[in-house]
Amino acid sequence: MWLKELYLLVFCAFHQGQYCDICSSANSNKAHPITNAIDGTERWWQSPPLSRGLEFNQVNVTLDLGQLFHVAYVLIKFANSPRPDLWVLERSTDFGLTYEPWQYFASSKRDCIEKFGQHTVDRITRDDHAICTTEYSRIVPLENGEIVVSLVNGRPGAMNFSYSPLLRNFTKATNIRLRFLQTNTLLGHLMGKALRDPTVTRRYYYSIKDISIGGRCVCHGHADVCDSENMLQCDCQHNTCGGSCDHCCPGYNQFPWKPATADSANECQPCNCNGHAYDCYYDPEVDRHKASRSREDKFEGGGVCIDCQHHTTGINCERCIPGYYRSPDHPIDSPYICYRCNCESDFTDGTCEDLTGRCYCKPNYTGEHCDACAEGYLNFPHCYRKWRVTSGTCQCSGPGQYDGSCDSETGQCLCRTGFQGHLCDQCAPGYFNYPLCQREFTLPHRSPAVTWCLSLCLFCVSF
Ligand SMILES: *[C@@H]1O[C@H](CO)[C@@H](O)[C@H](O)[C@H]1NC(C)=O
Ligand SMILES: *[C@@H]1O[C@H](CO)[C@@H](O)[C@H](O)[C@H]1NC(C)=O
Ligand SMILES: *[C@@H]1O[C@H](CO)[C@@H](O)[C@H](O)[C@H]1NC(C)=O
Ligand SMILES: *[C@@H]1O[C@H](CO)[C@@H](O)[C@H](O)[C@H]1NC(C)=O
Ligand SMILES: [Ca+2]
Repeated sequence: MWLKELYLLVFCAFHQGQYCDICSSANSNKAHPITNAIDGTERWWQSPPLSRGLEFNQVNVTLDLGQLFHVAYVLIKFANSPRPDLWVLERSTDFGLTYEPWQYFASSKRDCIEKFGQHTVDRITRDDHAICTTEYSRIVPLENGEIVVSLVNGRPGAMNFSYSPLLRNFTKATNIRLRFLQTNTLLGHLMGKALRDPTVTRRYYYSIKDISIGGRCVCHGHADVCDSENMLQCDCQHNTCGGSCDHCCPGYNQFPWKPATADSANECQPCNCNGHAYDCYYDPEVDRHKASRSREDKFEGGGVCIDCQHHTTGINCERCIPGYYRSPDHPIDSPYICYRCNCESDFTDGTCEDLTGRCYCKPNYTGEHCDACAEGYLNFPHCYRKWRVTSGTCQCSGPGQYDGSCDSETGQCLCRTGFQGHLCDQCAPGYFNYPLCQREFTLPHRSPAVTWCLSLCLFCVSF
């Protein structure tokens, strides 16, 4: 096992004939990790040689720029192997989700057309034309070759970058990928033979000493400088945040984010959360209904405060939450603006009036302390609804009621003898068998059977 791996890790430098070496991560001089390609030193990265398998023709090297840049050029210095024969420089503008070709590289025009299409060899007429270059795929120099890709020079918009939307777009990148497809093989036509002789294919690999990228930050007009101390981040102004100043900072979303223009800085405006929230979001619906109050005290914009503190709520954290009331003694932006309601009784709904703290009663109650029945309710603490008695609206219609009339206070129907209840819908004591409510006869020597018989007969009689 160990021997096999040792064999696999052997590579031979291209121009030095049989000079070979062994990669080893244990020895920093013999380790060639990808980080060497961007460390600014002479140390280099190298890929596994083709002696480990032809699949190592295809190697992707991806660079994460961390934010959006306008890339002007990419300079790649190769190390102890020739520059690649066939490869594609690609870019992503969506943080590595998708890539598209930026420039193609092949050793001949024919290869360009065959591998990448006729259009790649046409003259540049558009700022976003991905071309194919042949000058960088030559086998010499065998070592320390360089590739300079300019993404601006030679394009129609190059002289007027700021006014060329297409070129500005074409140079944007968040990630760059070198998609190597084929190593340069001096003995390419002998590959069949070479495969049987691993000492030859040990010479075929990619090696990069360093990659430099020139460009400038994309800050959407919201920063004048990229802060080189801080990984070239935009030094965002105008209350904007993000790697490219591409959104409004927390708490500044009263209006939607916009890029700055020549005419206007399009500064992000603070929300008005009365000092009770840190962040807000923009809601176009709120804007349309003019429901958000700006810092200037106008109903402009659609800022909605997030996570109102100090027992406040509302679009502008301008109200107290239920169970709290607005203190008469504090300004609206005080953390003590909302006091707890003191409404513990069963007859209140737990909320109370702003400024006074007076409890709001449940629907059936009233009074300073909710200790009386509300208008239209009777019998504290029950407070049942009074019968609504206006002329002709007594609810008396059953067989027990007398003439449809009722008590104007209570709604109690006037009952016939033998009936009782609010609607005269029960038998009175001593009467039975609603809705007939016959009198119970008490016989001198009453037995259950007789009583039963009597009631049965009476039932028949009155039918
Ligand atoms: C390199 O990237 C391309 C495009 O995503 C992919 O098809 C290919 O498999 C990758 N090659 C390697 C060796 O990962
Ligand atoms: C750049 O283009 C703008 C708008 O088309 C034009 O006004 C300006 O004169 C151009 N500048 C140069 C240097 O060509
Ligand atoms: C800008 O580039 C992106 C990504 O390549 C593309 O999807 C978009 O359509 C381009 N927009 C313009 C205006 O060219
Ligand atoms: C309020 O009055 C309604 C209607 O009379 C009654 O059903 C309800 O029980 C009363 N509520 C309370 C809390 O007493
Ligand atoms: Ca290096």
